[in-house]
Amino acid sequence: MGLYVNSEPYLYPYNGELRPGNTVLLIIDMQTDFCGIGGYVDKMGYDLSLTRAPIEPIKRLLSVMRKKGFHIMHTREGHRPDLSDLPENKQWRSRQIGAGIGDPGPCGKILVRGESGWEIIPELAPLPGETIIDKPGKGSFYATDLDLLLQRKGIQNIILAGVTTDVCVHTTMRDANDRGYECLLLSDCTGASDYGNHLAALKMVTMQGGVFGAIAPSTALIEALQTL
Ligand code: C5J
Repeated sequence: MGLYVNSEPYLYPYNGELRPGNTVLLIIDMQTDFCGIGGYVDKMGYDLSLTRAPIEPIKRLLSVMRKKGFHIMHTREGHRPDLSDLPENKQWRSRQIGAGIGDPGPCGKILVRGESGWEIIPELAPLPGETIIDKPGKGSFYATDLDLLLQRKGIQNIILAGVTTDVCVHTTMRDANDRGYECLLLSDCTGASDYGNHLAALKMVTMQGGVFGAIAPSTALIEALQTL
């Protein structure tokens, strides 16, 4: 008998093989630049409460999954201090909306590695031993060793949390799905800078029988994990 989460549009994972050894909680870009005052999202003028909403649910889930011995990984979006890995068009677009990547802001240079805005927020700080993936793009696989690490650990299932649902979380989920990972996106542990986009991103996953995987609230996952 397998272990399943009460998720949509099917019970996750498809094969019932949900175990600490083959499953990772991947927490995407919970950095000050995305959910803190003075960071990138704040500078763009978006509503910070939307990207801060997942903080408490992620905290609760982290505590459960750490206790049960699941793999935990964190990502950070950011560029080298010399900006040599920053595409010109990405920088140009960010300047159009008043939050130029690499430009100085209240939390240091925006989306630059080593600056205070780039750090993971203290509430969700990684513990020693938890993997951190530094990525220059939206997807967590692009120009990183994430796939290599997942393969080496024997990971089959990726549980996705973090921000933003419609950008970095979705890009990562789509890529992971193409690579054969079985993905679950947690509806309350993710957030977007626009609530309509968050809802649309959730709905997209549920099409075609679960085109990129499945979605569920973290309470459903926690309930399933109680039996472990
Ligand atoms: C964005 C992200 N939205 N972490 N990054 O630029 O979703």
